[in-house]
Amino acid sequence: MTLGLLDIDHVGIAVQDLEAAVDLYRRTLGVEPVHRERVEDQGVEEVLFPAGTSSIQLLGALGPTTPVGLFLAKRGPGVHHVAYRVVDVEAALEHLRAEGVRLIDETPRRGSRNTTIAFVHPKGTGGVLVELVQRPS
Ligand code: CMX
Ligand code: CO
Repeated sequence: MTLGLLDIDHVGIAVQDLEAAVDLYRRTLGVEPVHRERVEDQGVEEVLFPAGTSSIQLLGALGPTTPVGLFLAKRGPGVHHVAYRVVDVEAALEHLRAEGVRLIDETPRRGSRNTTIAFVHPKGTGGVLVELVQRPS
């Protein structure tokens, strides 16, 4: 059993003002966003900028008690999570469970762009919130 790591899928960045951040990233990266989605059950609106085989994911909170809203209140804007693209999220979770790593999601759920995702607790990964992402087949 391995993690089945393929790539860094995206880096999630928490922002206070999504429209201002989109404007900043558009001007500084010099590329246009490729995707925007409101993910109600995650409490976020995300905007994706392409970066090679990976993406930058800007995250605006849908409310103060959502995960990103709480993060912004506690730490302010900045890097929120690193997402690893894996072959199979279920198998990756099984691997981490066998390694004794603390999980947030015990079973995979649906992410944006019809991906399958699961979060690993920052306490289990040296302080980095990790998201596992499996692309739709
Ligand atoms: N990165 C690193 N550490 C983090 C963190 C983050 N993004 N968010 C919280 N923490 C730390 C806190 O600092 C805290 O540490 P201490 O106990 O040392 O103070 C600890 O984790 C618990 O944090 P908390 O504020 O007490 O608890 P929360 O209610 O904020 O829960 C977490 C934290 C990670 C369980 C929750 O944010 C979560 O379930 N996240 C996964 C879902 C998510 O973030 N979705 C949005 C992204 C959507 C997407 O990419 O599609
Ligand atoms: Co993400």
